[in-house]
Amino acid sequence: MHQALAKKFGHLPFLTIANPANGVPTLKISTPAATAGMSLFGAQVLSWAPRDHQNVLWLSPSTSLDGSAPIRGGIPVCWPWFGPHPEDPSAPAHGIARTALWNLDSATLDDETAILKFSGPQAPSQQSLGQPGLQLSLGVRIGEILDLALTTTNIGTQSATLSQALHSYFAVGAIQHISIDGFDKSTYLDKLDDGRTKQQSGLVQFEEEVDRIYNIAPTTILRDPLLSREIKITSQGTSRSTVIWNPWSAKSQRLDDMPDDGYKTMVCIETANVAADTIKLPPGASHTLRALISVATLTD
Ligand code: TA6
Repeated sequence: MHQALAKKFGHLPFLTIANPANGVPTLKISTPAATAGMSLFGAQVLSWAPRDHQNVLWLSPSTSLDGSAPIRGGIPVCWPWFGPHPEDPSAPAHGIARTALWNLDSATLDDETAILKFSGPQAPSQQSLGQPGLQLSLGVRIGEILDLALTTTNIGTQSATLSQALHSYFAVGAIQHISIDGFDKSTYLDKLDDGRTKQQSGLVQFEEEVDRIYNIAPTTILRDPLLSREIKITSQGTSRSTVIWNPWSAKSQRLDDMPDDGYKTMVCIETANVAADTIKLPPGASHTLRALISVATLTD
């Protein structure tokens, strides 16, 4: 696969393709506006640092990158279901996209933004999991803004039910010092309290494990005083649910691919269509889930 990629994309100055011994190609993207790293395993963005900023995404130092397990960090694509499979307990958590090898179809530069297009796992793997005829593609724009567009097309003859998330891991200075704005007065399902519905009051802050599905996808602001930055996440109206997760210490210790203290410097804010926001996709229809991420220096 690497030879074919090198032949097709090797001439591009903004794209370097590495093929570590394990055969899972990784991409390094460098433009005047940003640098980023991706893996073709899951078409997963692993890092993104816009000009004048440190890497915005968190990647576990103990994750595997060899295709043997989902990559812990960056922006995993959860699709065509989020969390456990609705019927099949033996199916992989968060679907099949993040553990499939994707194809890089095109890579172009638009001024200072790199535009990469990927096609995802094909229909046969979905048929075995009750999702006949769903086709998947991902567009990634890497520049001052990181812009992901995950498009599902139902090329089958049956209506499909789709839940999905761009499961973004953000790097933070210290979890107890950050706050997430945008959810005041919204309701959320508390996955740590039997999915009970609760109401958010004010900013989302962290003193213990948090695993919540909010019923809105607002313009979300993650304020990080230690890194003197704020990260903005929007979905252009393609999402009406947001998952916020921090595993805290006990779960971090249980996760083999996460350092025991990993929870201290990360938070997941996931742009999603889950729970009440699950998508019904009739034959011939398409749906695109967008996540646009930008970062600014905190002035106050
Ligand atoms: O982000 C929410 C969540 O569903 C959590 O419950 C936790 O399981 C997390 O995803 C990570 O899932 P993973 O399968 O990557 O360990």
